[in-house]
Amino acid sequence: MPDIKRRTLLAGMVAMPAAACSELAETGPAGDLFDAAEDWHRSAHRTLASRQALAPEYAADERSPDIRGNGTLKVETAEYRAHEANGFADWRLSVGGLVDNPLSLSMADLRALPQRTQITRHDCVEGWSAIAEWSGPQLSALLDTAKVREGANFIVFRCADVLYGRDYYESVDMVDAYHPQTIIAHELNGAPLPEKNGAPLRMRIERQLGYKHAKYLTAIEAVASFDEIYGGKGGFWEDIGDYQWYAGI
Ligand SMILES: Nc1nc2c(c(=O)[nH]1)N[C@H]1C(S)=C(S)[C@@H](COP(=O)(O)O)O[C@H]1N2
Ligand SMILES: [Mo]
Repeated sequence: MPDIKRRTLLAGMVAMPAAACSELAETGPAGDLFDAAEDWHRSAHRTLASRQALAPEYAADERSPDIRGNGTLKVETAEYRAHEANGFADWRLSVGGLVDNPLSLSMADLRALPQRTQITRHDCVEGWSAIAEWSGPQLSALLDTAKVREGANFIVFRCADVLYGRDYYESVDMVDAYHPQTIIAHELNGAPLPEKNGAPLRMRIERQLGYKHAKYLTAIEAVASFDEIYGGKGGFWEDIGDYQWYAGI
């Protein structure tokens, strides 16, 4: 993990060498300031720890009979149809942006990585939920191999579909990107993803609402900010103005 914890904790905090702190702490008013910084540090740490907590996982018999699809259910491009006809054997996932070692991974490459299988509940902001089993490599493994650079603050997910005339895309911060339950799923309930659920690859980001879980995944990009990306708000729904960027659950 490239020093995320440090970056997150220090964001917005004026760095002060520890020695200077303890010297200052001996004098009256600065002691209060030191205590305040300690409190801030502790509460920031609590917040980070709660964001890193696992989402609940369920037993096999708690799975929903059907996982409905939402948003795009069928990708209407000739390119996607050709991939589908070919069993997605030539689908590739690129990992780029602010990385030292850009990757282009085949489905076989992704299947060869250590896999995580998790039975989790999907919560759509529109008011429905479904429990299903998802499998795939952790995003953290890809990011570690790609070597994310120090200046990267977010991970952007690009997709193959167009919804309401716009390319679907989404993004998360580094806490969710490196969360152990953030995986690139290629299987749903033990079978390759159906098209309505994002074939051949989709994100599972279990501490976030459904719209963050980008389907039909083509590219992962480390970025410093969203300024240059579509509407600049970090996601399809965010650009439209419907939903908030942070969708933590
Ligand atoms: N590429 C893409 N990803 C997407 C969407 C979409 O339309 N296109 N819809 C989102 C929404 S709102 C939800 S609730 C989930 C739905 O996942 P499902 O279709 O597998 O149920 O995917 C999310 N990811
Ligand atoms: Mo959704």
